[in-house]
Amino acid sequence: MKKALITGITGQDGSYLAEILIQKGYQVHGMVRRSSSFNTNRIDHLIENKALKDKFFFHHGDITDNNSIRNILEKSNPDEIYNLAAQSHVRVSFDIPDYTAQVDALGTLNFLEAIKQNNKKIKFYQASSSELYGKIQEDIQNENTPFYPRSPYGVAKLYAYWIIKNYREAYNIFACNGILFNHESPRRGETFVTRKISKEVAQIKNGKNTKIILGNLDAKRDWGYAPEYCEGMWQILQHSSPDDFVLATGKSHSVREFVSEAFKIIGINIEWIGKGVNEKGVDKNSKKILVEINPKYFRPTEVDSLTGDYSKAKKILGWEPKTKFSKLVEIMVKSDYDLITKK
Ligand code: NAP
Ligand code: G4F
Repeated sequence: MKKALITGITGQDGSYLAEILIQKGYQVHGMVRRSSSFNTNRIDHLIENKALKDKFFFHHGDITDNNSIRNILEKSNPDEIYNLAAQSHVRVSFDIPDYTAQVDALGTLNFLEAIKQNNKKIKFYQASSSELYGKIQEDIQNENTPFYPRSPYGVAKLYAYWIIKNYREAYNIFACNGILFNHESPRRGETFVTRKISKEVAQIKNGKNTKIILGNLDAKRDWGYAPEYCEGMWQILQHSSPDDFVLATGKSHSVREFVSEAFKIIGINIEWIGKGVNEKGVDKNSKKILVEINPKYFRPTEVDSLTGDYSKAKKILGWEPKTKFSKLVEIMVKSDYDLITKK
């Protein structure tokens, strides 16, 4: 039985990847950070499932702590490691740049060193990001597009990207970068813009909220559906040689479009009035103001627009995104509405 170690298993992607790998017959080990409050809600169904008692294990650890990495490698003896752990919030990385670098940059190095010193046969997947492209140098970004990160998060992930390449070339380690564009789901963290919108639109529908307050509505992202991207992570490690791949949909939409689409799901048409920080989203029928801007959500340097070219992944891995933008928004809003009404 193949064994995989997933860091960041309590996060959006880690939880989907764990399900996918268990389904494929792997024994899955997850690294979980100790927290003063519960942080395993996305994987509780796996922890509590008695049928998985020989298939799913979790270990406390932290990717900044070399002793915990060594211990987990000894206990789990993995064939594959998926390094998904990160301080993953771009806006927050401006407030805690040093911590972000410790986790997102040096945490990756810690694993590569452990592999180099203990078992160079382990395959390693690194969660690289479209944030590397930042201030974009080409309209559509692929594996050859120059990088220009625009946040401490992006810069830390750039270090991780290059150290993966370096250890691959220097020590012949099977280490790969998945350069993933934004991918979302009902399990997305609630402070990322898509989930913030889907959750608050559902609350408005249910009478539990009256308004959504957002930052930059002009930002454009290439949004895909997370479970499909996690399948792609696995495919990247199954390729015959280690390589780097972009996973994306090839289509981008603005935050404003996401908001309009989300309100459509609950039967509200939004009209946008005003400019700049005074722009408002208004219900066409009732004329109620439903969306406003607060500059506190702006970033010191913004990534204006991202659109990925996934043709290499399609050609070499046979990977393709399936879920379209409008379906993704529908999945998220309906899930949040179900969550609220179940409470
Ligand atoms: P997420 O939901 O924020 O999950 C991050 C995970 O990392 C959580 O399990 C978190 O644990 C864990 N973590 C944070 N710091 C850690 C540390 N020092 N040691 C061990 N674990 C730690 O992120 P995601 O959306 O699933 O993304 C997964 C990875 O892909 C991240 O590296 C992210 O930067 C990258 N990425 C994401 C996207 C996207 O659109 N989602 C796109 C490109 C790249 P807690 O639960 O304890 O906080
Ligand atoms: O949802 P976001 O916070 O995601 P962002 O910054 O694109 O980062 C995510 O995707 C990256 C891949 O490109 C990952 F590497 C990273 O880990 C993370 O998963 O913001 C998206 C856009 C930004 O331009 C932001 O300025 O939405 C804009 N935005 C507008 N109002 C907002 C808000 N973002 C947040 N979080 N909250 C707002 O109220």
